[in-house]
Amino acid sequence: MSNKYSQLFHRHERNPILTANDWPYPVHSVFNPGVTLLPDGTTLLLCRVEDRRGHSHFCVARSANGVDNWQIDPRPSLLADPEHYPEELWGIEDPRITYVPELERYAIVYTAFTRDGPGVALAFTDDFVSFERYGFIMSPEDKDAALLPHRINGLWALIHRPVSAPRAHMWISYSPDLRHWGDHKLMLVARRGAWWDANKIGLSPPPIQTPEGWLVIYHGVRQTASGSIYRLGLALFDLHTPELCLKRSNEWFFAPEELYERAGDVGNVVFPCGYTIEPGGDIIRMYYGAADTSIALATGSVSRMLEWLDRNGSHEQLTSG
Ligand code: BMA
Repeated sequence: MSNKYSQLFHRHERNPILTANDWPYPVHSVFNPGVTLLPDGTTLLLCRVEDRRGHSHFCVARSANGVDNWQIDPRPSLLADPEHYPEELWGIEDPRITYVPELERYAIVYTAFTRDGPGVALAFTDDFVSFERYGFIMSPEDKDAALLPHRINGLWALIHRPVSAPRAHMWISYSPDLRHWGDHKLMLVARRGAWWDANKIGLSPPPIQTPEGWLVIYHGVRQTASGSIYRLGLALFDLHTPELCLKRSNEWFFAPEELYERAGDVGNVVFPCGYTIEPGGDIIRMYYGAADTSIALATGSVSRMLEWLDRNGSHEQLTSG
């Protein structure tokens, strides 16, 4: 049931906007899409599609209005290729898309699922038809990663989430060439104790660049007696030193409420991997996986997110919790 206090984002009345039944070929579920707005205004979703082996691939869906009349590729757009990329043995998951003006290409950072667990892989594309893979850029166990759209002090920057069991925090790493990564910095820690974001957090979609800083939607995973609950919070990071956290929300702003978020293959999960914002605009459309089963849409405003963070945020950083 929806909570009358969740007002920052409004769910679309047609949610879930895409399900396995919309697919032109047999699939089990569709969720966690990477998103970009093409220059002609088309919304492109790079959907994570799970087949009936339990392995995932990516399939492109395009829509002129971002809501309906989706043109879905008639077959998988990017399949795991374990013969050439052994890290993709058990599929590819959760793409995050960043347009990189310097390269005039789209970077796709995704989870590649190998025998030793999930790691972070990178590919580039111009057209979402052909893809150039760079392979693994972060070894297992690591996921929830996205590339920043431009260099910071001459270096490329990647946000990611390695696991240091039993806790998992957000890190940022730097690279001169997109292949060799180092200068690893802790960016945001999971709180401890009874917080909604205790023990395990991760980046959700790529950061939103605002004049006030990088606005980050992150997920917090609450462990309960009946499983995990994935909810979303906000944090703001310095534009020139993105590992520097300026503000962090104490409360979540979006959480599973509707039936399609509460029930599914993995219930109680809202998991956005992308959004669209019109150039120079304020309206943000967040596309998210609902219960690892379908794709839903919720709309908000970047300026209202920043105001909300001012009211609900604190300056606690790495020492929180
Ligand atoms: C995370 C990721 C997501 C998934 C979520 C809930 O760890 O693997 O792909 O949506 O768990 O199952």
